[in-house]
Amino acid sequence: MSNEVLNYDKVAEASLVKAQRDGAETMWDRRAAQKTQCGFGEAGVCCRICAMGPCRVSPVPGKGAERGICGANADTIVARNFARMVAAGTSAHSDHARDIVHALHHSKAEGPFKVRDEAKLRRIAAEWEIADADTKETYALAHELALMALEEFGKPFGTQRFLKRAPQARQDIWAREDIAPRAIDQEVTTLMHSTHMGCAADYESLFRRGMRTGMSDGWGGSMIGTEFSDILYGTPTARASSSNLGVIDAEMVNILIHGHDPNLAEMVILAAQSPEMVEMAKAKGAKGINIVGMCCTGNEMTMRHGIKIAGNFYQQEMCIITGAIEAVVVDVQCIFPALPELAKTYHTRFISTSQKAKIAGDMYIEFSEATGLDNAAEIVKLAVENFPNRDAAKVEIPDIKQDTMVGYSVETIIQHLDAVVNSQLEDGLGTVKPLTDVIYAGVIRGAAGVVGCNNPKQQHDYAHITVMEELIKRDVICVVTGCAAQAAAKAGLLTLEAKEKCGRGLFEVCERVNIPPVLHMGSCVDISRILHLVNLCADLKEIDPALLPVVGIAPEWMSEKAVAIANYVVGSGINTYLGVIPQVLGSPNFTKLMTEDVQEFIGAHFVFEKDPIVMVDKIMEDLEAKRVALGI
Ligand code: SF4
Ligand code: MSK
Repeated sequence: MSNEVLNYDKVAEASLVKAQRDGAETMWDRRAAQKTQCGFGEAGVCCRICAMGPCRVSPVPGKGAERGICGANADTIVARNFARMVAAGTSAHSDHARDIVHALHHSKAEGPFKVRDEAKLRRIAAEWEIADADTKETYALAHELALMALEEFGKPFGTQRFLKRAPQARQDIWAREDIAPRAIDQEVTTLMHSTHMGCAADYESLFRRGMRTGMSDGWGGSMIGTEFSDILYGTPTARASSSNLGVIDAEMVNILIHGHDPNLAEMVILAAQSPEMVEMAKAKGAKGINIVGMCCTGNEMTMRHGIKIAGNFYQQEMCIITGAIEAVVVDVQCIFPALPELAKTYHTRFISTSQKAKIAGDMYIEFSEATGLDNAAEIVKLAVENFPNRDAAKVEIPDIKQDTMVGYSVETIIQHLDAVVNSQLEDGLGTVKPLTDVIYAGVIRGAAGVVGCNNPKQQHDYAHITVMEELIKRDVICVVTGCAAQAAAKAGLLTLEAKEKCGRGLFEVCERVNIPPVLHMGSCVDISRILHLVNLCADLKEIDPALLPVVGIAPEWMSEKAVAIANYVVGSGINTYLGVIPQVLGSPNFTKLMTEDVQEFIGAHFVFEKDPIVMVDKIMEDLEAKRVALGI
């Protein structure tokens, strides 16, 4: 167990001391057991794409084997490995989106899947040029739109419909560089084909195909995931919540929902609200049922219902170690396979629910759109019945939680901006004009999207919080999603009071608009909300988003989805700062392509910087240079 890694978060430290006492293994034990990680893998120069391999080429030119058995060199191997990460990440976000669209296709007036934001349904139907979008019967329209969305995954011709949300200047670059994404499944499949043994061996071509695939995530799968979740479950609005392990309640039946897809979470919330379930919980000696969230399911639930956030990625084991969780219910992505075994140390039941993420070790209750509410009821009942099995001697919930504000969708941000417009009787009502005005006036110097995971290569949450605190101090407004958002919640940065940590300009803006300086915009797929916001600003100014003083940052990323995200953010013209170095350094050519050359044809690039303070210095230089170029 490394104190160096843990000293930022006393909650974590206490949990891990308890884990040792209980004989429970955690990620930190397994990280230590890995000892030094493989240098070839770290440099991206290990290839096991065919059975002649695995082949390892030297990450240092001139030393050791320079080619694999087939002749692939470091450039090809690094580019193929990187591209496959993009394909996997894109498939994950997009397959999640497909499930949401299927749920919309199952929707009906009597529920449980039903249209909760009819205005958005009609708006997107009109955007996608469905005839009579404003008058058609709600569910006829919902089903028609769902079918159209499903075609975005496999249509034989054309590019993603949402690309038209970008200003023309950016669309022209995508067309010129051939990175406008076609059907999502086609992009993923084609990239897997290109990276098959004996296919693409040109690293720049692989990079470009990877970027197009990533673009099918951001402007396809993720954007569909976000917008269609809003239609089904409601567009998030600003609301209060609470975060960190202290939200687990010793007197309640605690159900932890972990993963990404709101379909499962929404049904569990519905099932747990039923009076029979609550009565059953009371009959078992509990005060009620407490649902808490983790990772992006946590974000989805908190921004639509105010459900409390138990923690982010690195805390998934700590929740179980409290000894007070009756059931961990998971859907897809970011779930440690270690959880069922860990749960056995306590009374906790671990329930996986998706064919796509079946995890052996405890229970499997398959969730489907056809039987969603019944599946959820079975899960909640199981958790309630497990309450009497709790071992009081093993319960220890860290007494730390933090109030937080969540739910700043684009629509909610615009509503807040409208309040300022009204008071000044200016034009720009219902738009992002007040935001662009304060950026152009220099009251705030720019904006940063801070996203992504935790990674033991970084001191957990430290990089997230350092980057955000330093940026707001320097008058840069932050919008956050994923586990970065939950780090911000725990650190108190998602509160109105956090304006005290800001520079003078951002302080004024927060006070007048009545917002925190760090805005919770949702889950990982909701980075599409950030994209949309940036593109609305660029559109208003009639410029390419690459010219705006805006950056993307993933200080502690770990997942393949983050690689897909970074690709579409750069592809969208936004410089992207990575605090964990991707496994590409074994190819100096590929590294240069990512960090320098791509700028010439896309207008944005990647920056690798492990030190969060140095990263912020670089970001400020970047933002100020953009301001100078704009003449603002
Ligand atoms: Fe080795 Fe080439 Fe096969 Fe990769 S594709 S494992 S480099 S022979
Ligand atoms: S949950 S992808 S650990 S942000 Fe979206 Fe957190 Fe990263 Fe998973």
